[in-house]
Amino acid sequence: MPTKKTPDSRHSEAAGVDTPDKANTNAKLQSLGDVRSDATGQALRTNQGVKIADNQNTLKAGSRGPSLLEDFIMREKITHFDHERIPERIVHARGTGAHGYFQSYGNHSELTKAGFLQDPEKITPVFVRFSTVQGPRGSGDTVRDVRGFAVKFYTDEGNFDLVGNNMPVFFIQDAIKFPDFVHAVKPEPHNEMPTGGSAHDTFWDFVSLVPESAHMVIWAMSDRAVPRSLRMMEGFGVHTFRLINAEGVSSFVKFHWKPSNGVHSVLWDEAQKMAGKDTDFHRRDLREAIESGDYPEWELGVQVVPEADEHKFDFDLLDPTKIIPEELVPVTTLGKMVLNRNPDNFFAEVEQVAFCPGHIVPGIDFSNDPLLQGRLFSYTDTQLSRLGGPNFHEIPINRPVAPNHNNQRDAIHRQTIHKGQAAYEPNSIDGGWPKETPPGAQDGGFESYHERIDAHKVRERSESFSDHFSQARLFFHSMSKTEQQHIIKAYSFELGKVEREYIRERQVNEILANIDLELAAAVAANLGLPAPKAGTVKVPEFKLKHSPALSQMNLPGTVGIKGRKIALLVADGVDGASVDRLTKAFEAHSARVLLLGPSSAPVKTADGKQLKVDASMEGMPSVMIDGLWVPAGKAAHDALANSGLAKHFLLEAYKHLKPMGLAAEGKALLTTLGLKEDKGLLLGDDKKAVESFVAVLKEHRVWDREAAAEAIPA
Ligand code: HDE
Repeated sequence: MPTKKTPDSRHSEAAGVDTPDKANTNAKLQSLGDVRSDATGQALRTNQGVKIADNQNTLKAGSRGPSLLEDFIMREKITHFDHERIPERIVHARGTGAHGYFQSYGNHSELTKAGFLQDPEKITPVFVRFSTVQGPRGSGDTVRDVRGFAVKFYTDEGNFDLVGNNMPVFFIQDAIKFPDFVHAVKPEPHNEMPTGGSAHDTFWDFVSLVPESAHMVIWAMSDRAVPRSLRMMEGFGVHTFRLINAEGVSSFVKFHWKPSNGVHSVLWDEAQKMAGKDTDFHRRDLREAIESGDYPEWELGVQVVPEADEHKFDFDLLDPTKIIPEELVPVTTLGKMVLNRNPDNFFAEVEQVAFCPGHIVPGIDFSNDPLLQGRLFSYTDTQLSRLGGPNFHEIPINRPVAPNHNNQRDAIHRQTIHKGQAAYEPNSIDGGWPKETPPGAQDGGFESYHERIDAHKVRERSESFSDHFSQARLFFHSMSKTEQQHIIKAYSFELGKVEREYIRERQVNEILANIDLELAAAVAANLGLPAPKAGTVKVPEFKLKHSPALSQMNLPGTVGIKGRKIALLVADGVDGASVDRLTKAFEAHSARVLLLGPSSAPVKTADGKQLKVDASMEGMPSVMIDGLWVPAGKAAHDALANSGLAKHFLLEAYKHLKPMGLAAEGKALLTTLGLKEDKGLLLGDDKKAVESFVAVLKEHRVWDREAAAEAIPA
């Protein structure tokens, strides 16, 4: 607790008093826990503190008579209930979050004076909220969509919010177009459909008329839009920001989050099924990982462009529809973020957290990206109606660990009780406190970068923002063949859902043909449209033809198969020793092994022992696991061969290119299923087979199997 001070004895924050140390940083991590620990051993009371004797019956005139208005206990309870909901976010309504910390790898003072990036000993608490964009609060986690990746750093110098996405560009270049874009992508106004997806007329109408969206749309049609896990996504700050060091030297930067779990996705068929089989797949995956100690980790990196190099690229750094290819400017890692604590209460934390790109600290500043500039206004504005007024910074999850003394007062839901008479500045009654802190090299007051602006007031888009296709082309050309096929299929699926043929044609002829003619032709063929012969605009030749950093096939991560779910399919007659061997072998790689049976009841091993299962194959269908193995035991294999549920499980896992292994006697089961061994479909449960399985799982899926899997029914 801060020591109590009289007004006169208070010192300026700049003088170092009130500066939070590690102890109160840790207190932030605990603070929400304190707020909730009132349930055990406590009497049930009203909000006014009155003990409640009967929580089962309303006060009535006779046991069969009408209810009485004077029942303040029932009225308080129902009134509170009637107002339990707050408006969901206009976009990014569906989300989940976690607490954790950020730690710098070293002293990055050459880049920034932001304290949390200077001291490798410093633990900065963070809260992260991941989200989809289109769907409402109750929509599916695995829909094709962009994912929000918003991080609140509770730094000693104030909160820094890095409110990014899992894709490095955006659909539009200017904030004034955001309501148009959102109205187009959201469920259509006349029928409130579709929930959670962009496969509908208004979205494609808009993007086919707005070529600046081409780059982001191809990302949204790629595998990045169907992540396997929130733990397996990159994050991007999208806009160019500035970092400023103690000497006042500014560098342009793009922020990146690199996951140690690698970047991995599910297949489209899988994503759709998951949305039904487990609507909560991503939030469950994150929660379970943290609960089981598999703390997800990301490295925070920056691409740094010195001020002098601002104009040296083929594109404008201020254009949010452009990346800086990593081959041109590599990512320098600054530190790591670890998520290690689940929220205690979803509403209090995940729902009430309020991010704003305008929450920055000394050493960080904005660029003039016109999309970022608009966001600086929008986020606080939206909290006013969502969280009910301007005091949302007092909600526990939003409170900074840094002190926040000022003369702002009152307004709805004010929590702080301000003492004293002087709520203005200058004042002499209160010794002039709280006082400004002059800007300084370190610990100074916030100072905006002294950028020289000499311009006319205009409503214009810079000419340097006019190329909309070269980076979309770079993206497509940087994909593996497999990824390209997925992109073609995604456009074909989505446009196939568009009812108006002229919208389909416009997207193919005026957008896709300018990205790549083969892409346009393939999509056109799937839609039964003629293939375009040429694009409609002259696309500038981009010097860089391939950017390997864009293909997630090149982003396997650093932790192997840690935390991956491997199912062992068991039935009566399974060889217990084989189950033990496999479990130990996979657990040695820190994978999670799950025993799945024909039902939730235990199975009997070949030597008569009871074996508990984690779930039934119906309760945990194949779309929820990363790989599977059928342990030894002839009778168990026969039972699986006679079970429609098991056969479907195996065929579906095969179709979704999952690594699979079967004990030697599994040959018969494979014949029944009409499947052949391949690089990731292995027979035998010896060490060699297990190691091959692990090697394939590290690559996520058996990509070579895709053609063979086409023949398997979905
Ligand atoms: Fe947002 N955005 N956005 N956005 N955005 C919101 O803020 C907005 C943009 C992003 O988990 C809203 O608190 C405008 C880009 C995330 O709570 C709203 C523009 C990027 C989240 C809003 C953009 C984002 C939001 C809705 C164009 C990636 C979820 C509720 C100028 C860099 C944050 C809220 C969370 C949420 C406005 C564009 C990411 C309405 C006006 C670009 C991750 O204020």
